Amino acid sequence: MIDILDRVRNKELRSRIVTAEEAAAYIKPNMTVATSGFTPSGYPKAVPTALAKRMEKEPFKINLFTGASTGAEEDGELARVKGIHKRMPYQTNKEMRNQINSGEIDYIDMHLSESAQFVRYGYMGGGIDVAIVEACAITEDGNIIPTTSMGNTASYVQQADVVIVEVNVTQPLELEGIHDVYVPLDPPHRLPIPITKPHDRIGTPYIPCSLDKIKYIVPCDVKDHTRPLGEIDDNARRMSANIIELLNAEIKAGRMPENLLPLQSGVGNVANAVIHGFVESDLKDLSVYTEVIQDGMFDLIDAGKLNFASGTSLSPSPEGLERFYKNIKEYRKHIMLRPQEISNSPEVARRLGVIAMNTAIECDIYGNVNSTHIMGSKMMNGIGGSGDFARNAYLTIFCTASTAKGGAISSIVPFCSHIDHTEHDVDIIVTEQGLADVRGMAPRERAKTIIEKCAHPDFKPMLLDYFERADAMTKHAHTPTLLPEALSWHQRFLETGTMKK
Ligand code: 0RQ
Repeated sequence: MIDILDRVRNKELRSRIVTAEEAAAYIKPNMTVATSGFTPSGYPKAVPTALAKRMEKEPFKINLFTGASTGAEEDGELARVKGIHKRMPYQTNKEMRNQINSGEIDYIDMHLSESAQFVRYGYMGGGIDVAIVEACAITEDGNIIPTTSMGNTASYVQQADVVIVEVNVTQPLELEGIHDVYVPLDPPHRLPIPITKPHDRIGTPYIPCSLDKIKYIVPCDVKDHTRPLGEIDDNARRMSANIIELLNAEIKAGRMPENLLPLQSGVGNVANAVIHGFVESDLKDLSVYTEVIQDGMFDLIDAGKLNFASGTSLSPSPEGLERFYKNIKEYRKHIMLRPQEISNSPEVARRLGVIAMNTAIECDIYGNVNSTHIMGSKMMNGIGGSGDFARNAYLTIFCTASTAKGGAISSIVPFCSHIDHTEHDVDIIVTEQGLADVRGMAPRERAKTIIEKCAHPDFKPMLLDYFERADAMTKHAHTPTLLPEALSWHQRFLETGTMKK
């Protein structure tokens, strides 16, 4: 067995070290299992893999709650054996997505900042039977040192009947001290979250846990299975340049300091490209208050442009993770991982004046944004933290390429087929075509600006024609909408394979 004795610092706990199979045997059908993990980082690997093997022989289902998505060994394996009944609050796994969209998994897609308190308030059924938590180490007192993500782990440990700790020897001990664990009291006892700067430390560097709650400890030597990043393409580069031009104009107009306000950026290639754009810009002394810390932020630290990044998870590419481990002593001076309830806190985002940059699937001419559903019905990933930030940021930016599926789909549409972020939340829409700054605009002005600046030339005349007819037929109503036509572009795509006429 892998040697974890020196990482289990409490000697009494050492007798609870078992194999992944033994620990997985504790999990019974219909249990609610809550795990660490946020993006494919810091999730348990050995126990979910052993559980999936068991489910292969004796099929049954559990409810699975996490911080956000997890990797192949958890979401991937449990979806493969159809072992999940209810899943929350976020996922990105292809097989799981298929089961969500075929009625096999009940998926609760919710604002990530709210998910821990939903569990604490008792909205999520009968509580948590087991928490499975990846750890670097367990302290003398039984407290848990998390690994590459914080997520909802502290609340899950607090709420669970029992805890299984996976001690992962591939996670460097230097991660100790990078976490800041703070679980707010629930109303009516909640106090203000005392963060006024991204680097403010308000909690403990470990997850408090009583010795008797830890049922089993399982050794693991499997690394985080993080996702590779694609090449930064021309579209992403143009969107990034558009955003940096806007931010420079904000500084010039005196609306932001020279080092901007704390940045938040979503996951994926566009988000990473945007952050990468900052490396090549003249901006410096930047700070980040976000949920996921991606490769681009390591570039910014290396370039001496980023002073501090607060997040809930490291979400680098496989190369980025190696790079982080190699220079961990330097990077940890600039990085802090907090519970997602704090990293994504609406209260803190509003106080700090975050600049929120997230990706849309589609935007409509009025500025509503769909981040989650394809053609109205099919779940892609989930809202994640985008709503936590979008509604509460100082400046809310959404990026999307102006077309999808080889040009057959316009990402600027008459009306979104699903709405995650309303026109009231959205300040700026960016495509490779340009940037629409719709702050201070009424809906009819917004429509003209978004069509003019963001739509692809193939779809611009169709959008203008729709808007002008809607405007005339509603006699210049506040938000002109032709109800029979509003979703006709999506219907046309489903019937003919293109939104073009
Ligand atoms: O589908 O892979 O089948 O080709 O959507 O699109 O362009 O690869 O973009 O990977 O950056 O994801 C919004 C989904 C963008 C993501 C979304 C199809 C397109 C492709 C993916 P294929 P791209 P990205 C931080 C904040 C919500 C959560 C969030 C996301 C696939 O960013 O999940 O922001 N965001 N969280 O072909 C039909 C359109 C389309 C379309 C794209 N208009 N119509 N299909 N696609 N536009 C993270 C966390 O909270 C953890």
